[in-house]
Amino acid sequence: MPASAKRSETPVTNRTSNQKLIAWVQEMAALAQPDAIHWCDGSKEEYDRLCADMVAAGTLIPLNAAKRPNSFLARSAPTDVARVEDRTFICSKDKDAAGPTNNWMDPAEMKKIMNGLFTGAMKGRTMYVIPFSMGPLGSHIAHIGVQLSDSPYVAASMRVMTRMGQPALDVLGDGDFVPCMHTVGAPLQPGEKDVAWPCNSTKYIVQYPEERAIWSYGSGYGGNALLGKKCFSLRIASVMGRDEGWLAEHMLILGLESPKGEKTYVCAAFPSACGKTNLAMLIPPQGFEGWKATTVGDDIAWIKPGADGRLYAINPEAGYFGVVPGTSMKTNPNAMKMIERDTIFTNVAMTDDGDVWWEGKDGPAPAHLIDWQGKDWTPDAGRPAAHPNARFTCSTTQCSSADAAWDDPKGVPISAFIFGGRLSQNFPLVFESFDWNHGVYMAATMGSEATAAAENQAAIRRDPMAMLPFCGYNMAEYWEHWLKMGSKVKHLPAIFRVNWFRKDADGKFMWPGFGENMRVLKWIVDRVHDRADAVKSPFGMMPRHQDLNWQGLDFKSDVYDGLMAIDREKGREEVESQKELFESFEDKLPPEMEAQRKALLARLAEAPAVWRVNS
Ligand code: O2Y
Ligand code: MN
Repeated sequence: MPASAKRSETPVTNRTSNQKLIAWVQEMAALAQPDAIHWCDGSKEEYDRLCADMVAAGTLIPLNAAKRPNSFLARSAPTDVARVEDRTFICSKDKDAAGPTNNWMDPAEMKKIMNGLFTGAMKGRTMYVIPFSMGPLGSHIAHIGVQLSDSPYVAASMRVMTRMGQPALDVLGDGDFVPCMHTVGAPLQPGEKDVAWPCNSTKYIVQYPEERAIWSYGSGYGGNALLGKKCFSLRIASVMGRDEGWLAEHMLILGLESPKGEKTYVCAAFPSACGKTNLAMLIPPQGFEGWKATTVGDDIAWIKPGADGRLYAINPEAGYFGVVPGTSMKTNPNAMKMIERDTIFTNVAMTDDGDVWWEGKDGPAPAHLIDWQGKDWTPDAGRPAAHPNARFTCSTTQCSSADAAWDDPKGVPISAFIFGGRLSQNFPLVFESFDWNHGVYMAATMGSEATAAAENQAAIRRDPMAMLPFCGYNMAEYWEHWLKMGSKVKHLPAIFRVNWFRKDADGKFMWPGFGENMRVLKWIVDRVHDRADAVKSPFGMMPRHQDLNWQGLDFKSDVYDGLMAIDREKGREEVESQKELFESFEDKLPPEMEAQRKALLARLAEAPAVWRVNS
């Protein structure tokens, strides 16, 4: 039993009077049969003890304290390295309520499976009771969850990623919470030695949307196991948002402050692994002296209408679980600074002097490393040293670009929604929707290229609003909910599409990206404040070369012209291919969506063979 659980525990009744919670914890303990129960208080001492226990167990490796103070490396099992979408289920009573884009199983059937798997699943382990607030403590936009888990890695990570412990219990009082049941699915027989990363080859990530409950079995990794993140903040919260008139979105929240001190907040949705953390922590480039970009969140936004008729967003999380490979002083200096200390790294490589390394880090690869699986690695190994989904877990309090209002219970007022996919052809750098419904259609049809096609346009994997793996109900009803928000909210944010990933005929990226994205963001800010020009294109309203600030970047008008051009035939093919997605929702598809698709086809039919922004 770990030291953290052996210490004399404060009686539960001194911690909470919530009878429903106490009874649920007892019921779950009777099912999973842990050797001990530890109610997390969320203190630094508790975090340090959890980490020390994990070092003793071999789960965490302390990094060189002179190079990376108070930081650790975890190596997961090679079979437990990412979210498992094919093992993720939305168990609504009715299959139609989950829709064609989610895995579904009847809740009664799933409960039988879960009860079987969870029986005795925590034997030989400690069950951590992890109360947490998604969102600033006491915020009217926030909600409380309680996770039960037999993973100390999860307990420690939840302290970083959420407002976890006694303060969350105090806010909960006798109120309601989202129950989140989790086990790594690796009970220990008496005397059996544990492994560094226990997990099970069987995995289930289960959401019960009507009961607002989560059960996760078999994985200790990321979104499968830190249940406040994708399971609660997106899959369950999207259902809560539909029922209660708000939005739970896979969006970063960014503040943009002009030299005059005018602050504009935007939310931006991109599919997983499209550089959201980099955009959320962007540093304005040369030519934007006096501008500040500040981070409210890098992954999830909960957005509710305020009394003044605007939408207000909070980041439900309190930390970052960011992709490490590709993070460098070029791509994200703020993140590099943030993870200099007090960070848990998972599945990166270790240097001979006890620091960490990953592909895409500044400088050449060291001559020798221990790779993410604990094996010797040299630059000629022919395999990456860090796993491509290696992560850092780090508190927002360490982020130097954190917005002054990142923890404000009121949230921040949102002026624009930005949606972006990863498209190499025919998709312009930026355009604005003509109105709300058009914007919802643009967001619903976004996606990224699934494969690199040699000659023709690659197939687009649709990822509506970047919510495909995260919407807890029928995606067509989710679009309906977005459309309805359009008539409920008095001061609607403007909606934009962006594409940082267009390539030229030689296959080279046409747009430099990273900090230079500020040029596009400033145009967006100016548009929402009614002070930037645009021209009408078949796709939406577009800036001409002269509408963007090019100070500090030599980006010629003819290159820009190519970046913004629309090939009529390719555009038509793309819009035709959206039909398949729409038809999969049968009669649930809101008619507005097909009307928007037809209107775009009509605009394209009237466009020249190649539509150009500067002609
Ligand atoms: O693979 C995982 O478990 C993590 S996935 C993830 C983590 C942080 C932010 N976003 C994501 C995502 O998949 O969108
Ligand atoms: Mn994400």
